[in-house]
Amino acid sequence: MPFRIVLGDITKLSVDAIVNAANSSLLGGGGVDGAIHRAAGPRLLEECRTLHGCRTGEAKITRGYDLPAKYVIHTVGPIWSGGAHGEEELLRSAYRNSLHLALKNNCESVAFPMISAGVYGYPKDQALEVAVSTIRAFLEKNEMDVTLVIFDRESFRFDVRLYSEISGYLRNTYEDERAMSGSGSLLGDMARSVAFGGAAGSRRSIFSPKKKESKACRNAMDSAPMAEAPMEASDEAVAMADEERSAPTEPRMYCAQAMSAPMDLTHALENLDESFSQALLRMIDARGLKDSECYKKANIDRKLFSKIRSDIHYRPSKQTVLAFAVALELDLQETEAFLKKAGFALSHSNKADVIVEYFIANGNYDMYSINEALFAFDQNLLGA
Ligand code: AR6
Repeated sequence: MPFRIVLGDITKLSVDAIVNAANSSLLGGGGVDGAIHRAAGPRLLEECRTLHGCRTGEAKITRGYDLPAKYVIHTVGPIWSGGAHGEEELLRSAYRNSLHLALKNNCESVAFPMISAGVYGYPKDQALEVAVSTIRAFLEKNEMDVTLVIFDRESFRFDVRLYSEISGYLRNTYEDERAMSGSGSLLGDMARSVAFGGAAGSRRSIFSPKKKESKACRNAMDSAPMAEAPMEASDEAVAMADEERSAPTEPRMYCAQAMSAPMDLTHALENLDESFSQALLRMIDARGLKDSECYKKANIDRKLFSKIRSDIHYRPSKQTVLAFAVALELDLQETEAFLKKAGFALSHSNKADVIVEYFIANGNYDMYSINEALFAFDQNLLGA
């Protein structure tokens, strides 16, 4: 994934380079600097001595020694002194120079701590904004996997207004549905899916009242219309939920009509709908987008996009489908249809789905904001 935010200890990451929030002596210190020196071993300090320091906003590179990372890029962020002393531009420079140094050293993956957001006192919300926007501008022109490592939740200050709006939306959808089902189990998921009929407001059931669908039925479902279903889960559906509880599956589509009426299997197989990959490429063309514009906006790695492009039967993850739905700026109904192509559905019993739904419903297709929100609510991010 080109950009991700993770919670953890940067010294544990197996990336090409980790960035150290150092001081201008480059001779070690506390915070992340101390942790990196401890994990890399004494040879790091020996090499740092040969560098003769580093100015604020600049960056220098050393080997990683005992770290899983191949290199350490040492940069010096500004000390916060109120904000009127060029702190923002110096912080941007620290990120930019580190990224360019990584590129120069053929690094494909780099991880950053929140530079200056500790001992140097840069306000955490502003430090996050500078980090994300500077990395984003770099990724618009360059290919690289960049990870922002948040050491403790306290350091991550997500937009307070947006946080409370999303919390309200979650209360009205996700939590209400949990309360209705009583448990959040798959049985609950099923009852909710039937009752709510999906996020786009359709009242059609996605469940068959009979047995699990066969593979052929799954293949055929796109071309066969869905049957209207009762608003409550049947006993058989409940039994099916029990049967499926052990399988870690995404919500599946069931084709009630195909199950109950005889159908010509050969005909159905010969008349499959367009695949996810075909639909994606068609929509990119229809919007006049370049492939690179689309996969970058979707926070999808170029190699993954090439795979999808060259394999019309490619089976994406749900996160990948949602990432492209956001990049293509699909509305909720279009998103549902697009997910269905890959065998998925938006579910009100899934927190991440409700958060993505919130953004789409509000016409906010900014992948970076969506991923910050997903991170704030402890959910997997969108993208590869
Ligand atoms: N992994 C990831 N992030 C970390 C880790 C870790 N292991 N440890 C701390 N952080 P700071 P600064 C986070 O103080 O503000 C040093 O003494 C931490 O939560 O390390 O740029 C240097 O020698 C915070 O969000 O760096 C300098 O003198 C972020 O890393 C001075 O501190 C940065 O906190 C630099 O201050």
